[in-house]
Amino acid sequence: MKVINDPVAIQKLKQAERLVVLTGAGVSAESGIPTFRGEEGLWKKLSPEELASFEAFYNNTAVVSEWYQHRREIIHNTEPNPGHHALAELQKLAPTFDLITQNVDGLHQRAGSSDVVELHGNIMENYCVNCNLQYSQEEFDDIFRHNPNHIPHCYCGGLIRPNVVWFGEALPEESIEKAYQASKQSDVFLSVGTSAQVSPASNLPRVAKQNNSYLIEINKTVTAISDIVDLHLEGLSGEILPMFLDDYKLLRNDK
Ligand code: BJW
Ligand code: ZN
Repeated sequence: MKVINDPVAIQKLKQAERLVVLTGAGVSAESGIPTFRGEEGLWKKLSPEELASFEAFYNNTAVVSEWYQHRREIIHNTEPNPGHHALAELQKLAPTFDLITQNVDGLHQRAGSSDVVELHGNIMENYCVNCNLQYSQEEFDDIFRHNPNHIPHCYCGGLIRPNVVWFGEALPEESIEKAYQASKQSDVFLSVGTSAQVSPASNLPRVAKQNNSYLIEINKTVTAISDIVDLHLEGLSGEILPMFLDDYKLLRNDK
């Protein structure tokens, strides 16, 4: 079954030199990782700021650290889904391809994607807020397991936090800079499985559009950017992305 039927979309994809994809929690939903917002979202009971801020971590270190350990366990026991795999294959076919993700789960890399731009960090990495010492997941697990209070401390006495970006914190400079540049230069920009509510990531499709990129959205529902996209493909990314890949292969061979 074809998903790219629109004649303009076909033309744009045939000609596109630079394809940029922005992903959000929705791409990992079919792997069994809960999204943040919405019906099955992680934040139904607690507001985002109650968990995903430095203030929350500082005031409720045990609760927040346990929440991250719980999510790591879920991620550890999941696999990339057909959507992740389709994007990894798309990277090999497109003349220039950039994958920008808001996800911290590392599933794109596990599916074979390379040079992934991680805007919000990686949940498997940890570091000391005092001396910046990095801890691998194994080292962190060890500290966490041997600490009955679930308050992870570094050798220097500082708290150990996940290497993720919380509300009010700056995104890694190199990542956001690369993401803006790629979005500006994109010919086709694909926004997949994100509610597009969190800035600055949510600015990227807008920046792409302002620079005449053709905007495609894949989501199971409408989002904050649906009114500006050129093509909205409604459904599950684990189903639509493999079909998108098949269509892309055909239309690139048929220039
Ligand atoms: C499917 C599907 C399927 C489901 N197939 N689709 C007012 C007050 C205070 C702050 C602000 C404010 N206004 C703006 C701000 C800034 C703030 C912000 O944007 N807040 C908004 C919420 C209002 N942003 C920040 O604070 C950022 N930093 C910043 O601006 O810094 C400025 C600064 C500059 C210089 C110095 C200092 C500071 C930082 C944002 C960090 C976001 N962090 C989180 C947590 C990461 C760690 C963790 O994982 O715990 O990142 S929040 C959370 O949201 C996470 C996600 O990456 C991010 C985006 O969520 P995403 O991916 O879109 O998920 P959902 O759940 O929202 O949507 C899922 C979508 O998938 C839905 O649309 C579904 O329909 C769909 N879906 N299943 C296809 N199978
Ligand atoms: Zn330290």
